[in-house]
Amino acid sequence: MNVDETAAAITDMTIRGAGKIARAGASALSDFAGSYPGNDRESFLKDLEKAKKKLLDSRPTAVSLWNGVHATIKGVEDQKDVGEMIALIQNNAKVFIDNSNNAVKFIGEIGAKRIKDGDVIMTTCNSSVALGVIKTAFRQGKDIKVYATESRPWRQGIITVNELAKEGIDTTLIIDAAVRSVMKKVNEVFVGADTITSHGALINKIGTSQLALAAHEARARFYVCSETYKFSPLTLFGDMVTIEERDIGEVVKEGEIPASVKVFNPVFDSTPARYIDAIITELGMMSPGSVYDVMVRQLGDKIFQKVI
Ligand code: RI2
Repeated sequence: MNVDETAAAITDMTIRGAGKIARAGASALSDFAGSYPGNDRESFLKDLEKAKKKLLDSRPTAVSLWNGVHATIKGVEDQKDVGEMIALIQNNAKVFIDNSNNAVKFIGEIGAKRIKDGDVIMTTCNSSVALGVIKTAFRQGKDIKVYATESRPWRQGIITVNELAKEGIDTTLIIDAAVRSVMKKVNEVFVGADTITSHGALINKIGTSQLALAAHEARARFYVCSETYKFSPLTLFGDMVTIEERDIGEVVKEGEIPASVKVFNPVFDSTPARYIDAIITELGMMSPGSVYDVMVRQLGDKIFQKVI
């Protein structure tokens, strides 16, 4: 898919899920580079900037897309000609996509160790990383039950229960309002991440924070399954995460309610670090309090030089 098609598919959620949109962004830039017709260095950089902006504007919340795009173009300005830039972008994209897929697998193996035979699990929305953990535990022969929330308004929970049922896992779909009432049966909650801030807060599908609160109250463990490219370097510098608001048509049909009634349709919410037992990453399990250190180690101290 080219950049325009990819950006449109991310916006209309044909491509969705924080990891998938990051890989799609990397792949679209690789396509952009591979099909670039000219060989003027400055024009290439200008067009690349436009392509980057188009992708970043397609959905605002998941920093995975921002990190995927930046990892793909990293070092491009140091190349001396268009041929070298193209080769670099294509290689960067491949490395990012391979690392991303490997991270999902590895997180599955780490997280599965937190699931015991007989456990009851809850998940929300449709996170490929959280489901990777659950499926890995099941494939290891653990007898588990999963409650999956519907996740209105897009109902990604339907995708989740189909995936789990196909695997043969004992799966129950619940409406979002049933979370607290069902939580008393649950041992662990596994959710994905769209963004994790430098102070360890989780930005994930709307409703995630109520799972965390209910889990805290019921003493169920709350685990976040996240590749480290969902850690947001922007939040290190005080930027707030933009919470996407989508069309009200996703919530109500036209004419269903009076025109004077406003509809608010935020897509994500923020779960404070204190409700998170651990973040399961490709670098191992960590506390939300470790996110800052991991980010700075990955980015290098130099990122602060312009500030200090
Ligand atoms: P993986 C999804 O967002 C959900 O919030 C999910 O938890 C998150 O992306 C992570 O997905 P949406 O695109 O990367 O459905 O774990 O709005 O697949």
